[in-house]
Amino acid sequence: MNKPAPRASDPETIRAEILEKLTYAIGKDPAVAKRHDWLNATVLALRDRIIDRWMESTRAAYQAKAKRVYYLSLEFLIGRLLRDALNNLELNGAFTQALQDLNVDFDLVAALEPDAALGNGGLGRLAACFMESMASLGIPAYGYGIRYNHGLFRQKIKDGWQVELPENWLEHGNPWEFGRREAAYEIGFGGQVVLGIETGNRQQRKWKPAEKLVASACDTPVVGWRGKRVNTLRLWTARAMDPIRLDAFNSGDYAAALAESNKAEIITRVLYPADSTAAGQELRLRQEYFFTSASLQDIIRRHMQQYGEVHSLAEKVAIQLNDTHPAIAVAELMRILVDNHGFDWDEAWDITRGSIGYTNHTLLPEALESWPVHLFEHVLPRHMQIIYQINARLIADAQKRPDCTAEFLASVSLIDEHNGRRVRMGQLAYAGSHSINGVSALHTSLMKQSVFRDLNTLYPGRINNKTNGITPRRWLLGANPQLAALLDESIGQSVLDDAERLVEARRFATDAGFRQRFSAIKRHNKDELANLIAARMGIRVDPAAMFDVQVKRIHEYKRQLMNILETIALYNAMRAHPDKPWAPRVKIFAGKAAPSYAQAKLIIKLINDVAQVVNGDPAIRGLLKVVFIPNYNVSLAEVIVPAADLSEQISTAGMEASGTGNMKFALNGALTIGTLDGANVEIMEHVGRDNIVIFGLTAEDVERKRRMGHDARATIEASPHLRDVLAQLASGVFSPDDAGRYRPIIDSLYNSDWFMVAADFDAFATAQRQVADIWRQTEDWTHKTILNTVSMGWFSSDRTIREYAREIWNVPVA
Ligand code: F58
Repeated sequence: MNKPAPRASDPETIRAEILEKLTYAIGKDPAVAKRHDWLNATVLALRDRIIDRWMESTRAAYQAKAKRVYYLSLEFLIGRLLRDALNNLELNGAFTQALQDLNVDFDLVAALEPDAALGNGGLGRLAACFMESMASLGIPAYGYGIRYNHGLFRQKIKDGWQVELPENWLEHGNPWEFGRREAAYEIGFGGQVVLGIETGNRQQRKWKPAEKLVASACDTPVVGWRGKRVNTLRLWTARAMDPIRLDAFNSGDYAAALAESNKAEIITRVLYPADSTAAGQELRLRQEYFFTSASLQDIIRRHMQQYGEVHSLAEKVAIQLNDTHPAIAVAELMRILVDNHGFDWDEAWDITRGSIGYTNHTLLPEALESWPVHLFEHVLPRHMQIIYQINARLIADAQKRPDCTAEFLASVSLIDEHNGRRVRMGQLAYAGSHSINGVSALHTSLMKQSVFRDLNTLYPGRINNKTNGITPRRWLLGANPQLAALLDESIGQSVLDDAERLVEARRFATDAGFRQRFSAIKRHNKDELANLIAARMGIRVDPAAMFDVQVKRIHEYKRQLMNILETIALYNAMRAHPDKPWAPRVKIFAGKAAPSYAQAKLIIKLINDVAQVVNGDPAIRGLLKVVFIPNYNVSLAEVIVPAADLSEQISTAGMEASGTGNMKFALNGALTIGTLDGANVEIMEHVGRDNIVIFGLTAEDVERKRRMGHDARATIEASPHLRDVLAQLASGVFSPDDAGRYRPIIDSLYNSDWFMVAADFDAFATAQRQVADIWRQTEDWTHKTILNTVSMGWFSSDRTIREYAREIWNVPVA
């Protein structure tokens, strides 16, 4: 087939292309076009250039009979795509110029693109970074997920409280996507299993679902660095088999006429907003099965089309499960192979295990998914049978062990018999995968000691570590173009080609000229963030002050509470000793709380109450400011991250699987204050112990303290600063309108302190003083932050994906 001639990339050509799209695809005269029209015309013009490469990529993979990677994830937190795609195609300058020639401001137009928030937090953002890295490394890959009509809620702050509003990213249409009505699959629910023909000693079983609906595909191209490859993100939408029941409509029963349609469409209507608790509702189980089944049918259809058989599936296909949300894939693939393709169990099992790998992202017990057996049976009766069969074999394997005990059996079983009978999705994913990976070295080792200790004994050698990474295209070039340019210049080539070469810039850490430019870039980014804060919140912050930042989902284990309590202690100290040489600070918080998580919402309110008091107190002469920036999302992160001086990564040790925000900040030249948790441990190893401020209990300490009993009350009594802060909270200093407001927080600290806020408080406060000391040594600070930036190349998601490719998927990388 002839390749299309490469298009010219000069501003004149691009201007003509944008005008053509505006006129013929949007139907608008430039004279009356609104900004949204320009945005859509720009995206469409760019999209054409992407399509050429997209088709080329797909064709090449087909011709090479390449193994394909399928990344199944209930969440893809992609954010805006325009700037990212332009950067990756190196067309940013030409498009900006073309629009300028049309009297259109690129920045204003780009800011209109909705921030696609089809994810909650780290897990969803990781999936997006991985998609970009897979394309950049030339790996033929598909992301599979759900095209939610409404992504993560928008957060407003009203009187200091979080209020949730619906998110509507598709309001103005979505110029990036291609609806593929032809790529549609039937998805069944409920019903019964019937016995079919008997062949040999096998009785065939057939699932007769009670309900059926249709999954139809929407594709978004994912452009790799320098346009090397374009992969597909395929998101599924649910619709009814029959859009309307005409008989009901004709007899005037309009509700019944549309009932089926509504029931189907509800499945892909909204993203569940819980970040670290398993949702547990039937609709969630339906979402999980819906997208997993559609994806597997699509994978098998593509494989059959190319190879005409399914026996070779595991050779040509690697399916990665992003957490347990798609873990039903294990049973669904078995069902398809055994029931639909007539495979015998053992071969089907080899194919299933040979194709599937599973990534675990959490050890929090409340986040480990399990479903009541009766619900499972009701929604997926055939899958329940298959899970019982898998379990029977697994239990038989366990019983062969001489050291097998009842506890061992209970721990490896796919069925939890302790609290009602429940199907454990983690155990199912483990049993059905050839690889089970954690997301940081510490997390992986804890996983081996905790959730999967006994499964690791039964089926050893499957657990491996893949420390997370972030794409430097978005988190360095996109978010901090000036720093990217400085680094490119220093190492004499693009950092984006091979982030690990960043270390070569190490020698510049002592170079006066480099330091000066590095600092000037940070200052520029801080000015931008200060402007955003002023514009959105009406608060003036001093860009010369230390920007001390904690932005992430609000959760007790992430300990925003410890941070704000320490802020109060600092405020008290500043008031008591106004003449000490304080390092001026702006404490910046942002993040969403799950709507049902009362304690997290109370922490948001506390931050805002403290902000009210501190920001309005003339006695501290502006030395301290507290801001909670509403509606944290990917686009906001792109402004905050490059402007941070201090990155707060202070989770209770053992509870944050990896963290990826920690990587973004360090790469952009922030110093980290953190616990030895998740990937902080490896960040410390890379940047050096002297260039990070580590404090607090280790994961082992936390575990021991919990086991031995931690006397929180005694700990608080022994910490005068914390005691005073809690007394202030209790007496309503920060909540004069409701003195009892913070009772739940005070009680949880005195009575349990599960998250070790009290236990770590003094160590944290001391570490903060150490940070202030370094800050006052400006040259030392700059030196350390440069060493952070240049040491972070290893945390590129390109490195992570290379490891997945080599050690799990067995696919080559470019
Ligand atoms: C996060 N998990 C981990 N879960 O907390 C974080 O340490 C890690 O860096 C990141 O994954 C990537 O590995 C996370 O974001 C969720 O948001 C789930 C959403 C669905 C319900 C359960 C939690």
